[in-house]
Order: sequence, then structure tokens, then C-alpha cells
Amino acid sequence: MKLHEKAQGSAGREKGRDRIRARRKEGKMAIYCDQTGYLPQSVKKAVMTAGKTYDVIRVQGASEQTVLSGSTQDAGTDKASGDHLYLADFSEICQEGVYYIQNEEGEKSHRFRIGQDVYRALQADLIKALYYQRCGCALEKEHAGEYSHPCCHMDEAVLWEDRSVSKEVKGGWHDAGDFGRYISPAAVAAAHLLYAYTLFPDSFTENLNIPESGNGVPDVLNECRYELEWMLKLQDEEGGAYHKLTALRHADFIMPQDDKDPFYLFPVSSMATADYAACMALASRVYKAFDASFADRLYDAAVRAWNWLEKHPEYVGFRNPDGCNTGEYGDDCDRDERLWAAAEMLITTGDAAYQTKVRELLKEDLTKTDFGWTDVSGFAALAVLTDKSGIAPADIVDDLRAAVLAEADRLTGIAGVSGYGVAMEPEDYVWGSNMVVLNRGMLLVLAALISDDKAAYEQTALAQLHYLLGMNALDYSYVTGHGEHAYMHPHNRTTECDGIDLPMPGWVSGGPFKTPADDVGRRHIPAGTPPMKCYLDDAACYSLNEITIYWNSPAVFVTAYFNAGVR
Ligand code: 9MR
Ligand code: ZN
Repeated sequence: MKLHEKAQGSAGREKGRDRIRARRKEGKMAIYCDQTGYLPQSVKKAVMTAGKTYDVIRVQGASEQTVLSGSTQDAGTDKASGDHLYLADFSEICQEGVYYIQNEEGEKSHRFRIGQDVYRALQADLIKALYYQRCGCALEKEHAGEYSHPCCHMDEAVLWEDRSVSKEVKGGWHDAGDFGRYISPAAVAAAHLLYAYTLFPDSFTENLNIPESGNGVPDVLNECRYELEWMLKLQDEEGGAYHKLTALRHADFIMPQDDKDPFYLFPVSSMATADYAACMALASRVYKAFDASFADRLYDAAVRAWNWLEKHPEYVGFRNPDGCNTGEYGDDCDRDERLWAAAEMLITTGDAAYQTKVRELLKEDLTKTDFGWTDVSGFAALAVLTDKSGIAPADIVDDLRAAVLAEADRLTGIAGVSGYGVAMEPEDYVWGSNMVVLNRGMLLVLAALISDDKAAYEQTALAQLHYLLGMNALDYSYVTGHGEHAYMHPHNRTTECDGIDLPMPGWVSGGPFKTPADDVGRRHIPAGTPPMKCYLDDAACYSLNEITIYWNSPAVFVTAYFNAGVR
């Protein structure tokens, strides 16, 4: 099936565009809320573009009952959306149930639920989505249902630098809407999951119906192992990690099993190798309790990658060779990756030699608070500040702690003046802005974990999830299958070509991007559109509506925190 032929395709998409145009028109009234729901003990707000009073209505079968009537608070004009906003605070309602909000003009919000478990199914779907990205195996009906498909990408890959050499490198997750597999994104996504599990194990009890389910290992670790086993194959003899494994050009819109283009192992980079060392060291700690020999293999890979880094103290970058258009994941600085690697090696081994490395790198101009594929310095803070063994010396702990709390305070400040409660400035709406939102949610969770005064951080972290799930200027839940108005048309080859109306649930969209890079986005989003509204639910919009493994994984981290019963 071609890109624009999907059921509910062009017609549905046109409707979507009309709806957004209407919403963008000044004065259009709307009420936005978290379409998934609210935890009973949390702060609960909805946002209106007009309206002085509101009712909260509880729905029980056919009966509806107004349980709260209140006056809105004028929140002024929100910078990122250009909307003048009015807040409806219904925090006092704690009773589990289904609700909606209505203002005096009769405008209604979507329905949402209040309940302790409102994010449980969401978290399970966010992880299960990764299963659907598995490469090098068939997705069997038993686990994938209607989304099943035969094996893909089974052939050996050719070494880019020596075409006479091929290697067996099957496995791993397709990175995104394309079929490439890239080391830094893989390491980052796996790390989000591994930290989430380590910190909030009680949130990972669901059986995800994946092939390994029921083997006594939490399914999040089963799923993550599929990626790690593939990563173990991506190391060269010297210990370096190949930057990526992709074809020369992105495939057409076809199912993965129909993609027969040759795949190449592109050269080793210092960024990929450092991410690799860090992730492998972390993973070796996590899997020790479940499978000691797997943990040893991971540890050995970490040490070999670390040795490579020692041997190559200089920056070894990666740029796409001429004619290659698959993801580049280029980065002109590898210091944050080296910091992450040193921190994980320190925590894993306890060896004082790594303290010196961490100290040296902490002196450099690094953020220490980011969890994305370009800047991984926040993982060093996560490693050190959540370690229970007391291995890291006080000066390192203090340095990272101060950086995390300062950033959390900055983010709380930004969220405090955003009508939508989102910790994003207008310029932060970059390609994959939902990752920025979620990574900031992670940082705020980390701040809550290490601070004695956690309420404000926790509340701001939760607001980032609310933004993702519908508390935003376009009224979208940016997670497929979750919320009454969830986006429907991810830029994902499999979803577009499988002939199934609904996308698989649990995919986080890249989200608004203030300067769209794809043609459809550019054509349909007028110049001057406020950043939070630069989005289209259109499968052609690869810069606005793609999915990636590392946009789902931070959402797992944030939901896992709130599913652990903290609120
Ligand atoms: O997520 C990446 C984003 O931060 C970059 O701005 C963008 C352009 O370089 O690339 C994104 O990554 C894409 C990758 O290159 C290929 N797979 C799909 C990724 C998501 O769009
Ligand atoms: Zn594949």
C-alpha cells in the first residue's frame, strides 16, 4: 500500500488538517486536558482558551452528575502557543471515575479518568511498541496479533570500509519509521528502560505477551535484552562500536520483510563507542541478578569499549558518506558520551581510576542534565545520584546534584509561566520536541528522587506527561491509542504498509517542530505559526510525526515513576 492510500488516509488526514486550522483560528474555544487521566492525589488542571466558569461532570453509565463548579483563573498569553489561557483547577476531585469538563458556553473537554492506574496500560503499550520494532525475526501472530509479519533483514551486512568482509548482525529494534539500527540511539533507549526498571521495579509487573514472557524475568528486561544482544554483535575486534547499521538509502514505504537492500556496517565513532561502553556497563549491573553469564558478556563488552576509548582519546566523528541518506546521528562533541561511560564504569567497578576520569570531564563545559542521543551527560548524573552503594566520592556527587537541582529549578520556572504547564520555551520545539519534553520530565523525576522537597518537581514532571497526553494547544494525545483524540498517522513504514486501520498503540510522536523539514509540513503550516502548533498528524511528515525507540523510552521512565504509587 502506498503512503497516501491507508484506510482513513487522505480523507482522515484532510479532516485532521481542517480541525487544526479551525483550532488555530483566533478565538476558537477549546478545553484541553490529559485525555488519559489524572492520579487521584495529584494536582489536576484543564486549560481553556475561553471561559470564566466550568463544571466537572462525572459520567457513570448513562448518568451524568456535576461534581464541581468553579471559576477559571486567567493565565494570560502563553508564549509557545500564542493562546490566551484560562485554567480550571479540579485537584480536589479524587474519586476514581470517568469525567469531562464543560464551560459556560457548553464547550466540552474529552473524557478522562481519575484513578491510581491511569498510566499502567500506557506504560505497557509504550514498551510493547518496541517489540513491534524487532528486526531479524518474525513477529508471530501469538504475540503481534494482526501486526504480525515474517522475518526481515536476515542477510549479513557488509563492512563499509572493506566490502570483502560481511558479518552476521541480525536483531535489534528498527530505530524509527525507517529500518536502520544505530548504536547511540540504541544505547540511550536501552538506558532509559534499564534505569526505569532499576529505580521503579514495582511498575514493571505486567505481562506484555512477548516471546519471552513468563520466563521469570520482567518483560521490560526481556524486551531490552533483544536490543542488547544485537548491540553485542556491533563491536569490532578492537572494541569500537560501529556507528550504525543501515542501507545506503532509506527504503521506500514497504514492509520490513520486503526490504532487500544491502545493509552496511558504517565506521566506528567515539560517540557510539562511549555510549556503548556506558550502556553495556549499566546493563551488566541490571542483568546480574537474572543471568550471570549474560551479565559477564555485557561487562566484557563494556571493558573492551572502554579500552578502545582509552586508546583513542581524540574525537572520532561520523558523517554520512556521499550518497547515504539514512540517519546520521552526527555529534561534534564526544565529551558527554565519555563522561557517561566513565560514570557507569565507576559505579560498575568501584575502581578509583574512573573517579579521576569523571572529575576531569566534569570540569568541562557540559550540561550534566540531558538524556537525548546528542547529549547524554544527564545519564552520568543518573548513574551517580541514584547509586545506593556510595561508590562515588562526595565531590562528584555534589557537583552533579547541584547541576540537576539547578536545571530542575530552571525547568520548574519555565513550566510555571506556561499556561500548559510545559517546561518548554518557544525555541525548544525542535525536531522530536516530545523527546525534549519527556527528557525534562526525567530530569524533574531525578530531582524529585534526590531532593527533600520533592512536591514541586514531581508535579512539574507530571505536567510534562499531561502535555504529551492532550494538555497542549492542538488537543492531541501524542501517543497512539491513548486518549479520545490520539494521533493516528505516524510516519512509520510498517504502520503505513500493513493495511490495518489503526496504528499499533503506544507510539510517541516526535511532535511539534517550529521549522518543519518535510514538504507536507512546510506546505500546510503557515509561516509564523506558534511553535507548539507546528504539527500535523500526517504520515508524510517525517519531521513532525515519526516515531523512534528513544522517544518511547523516556516516556516509559516518566510513567514508571508515577506508576510506582508515589502519588
Ligand atoms: O531524532 C533525530 C533528530 O533529533 C534530528 O534533528 C533529525 C535530523 O538529523 O534526525 C532524527 O533522527 C532520525 C534519524 O536520523 C533516522 N531515523 C529516524 C529519526 C527520527 O526522525
Ligand atoms: Zn528488520
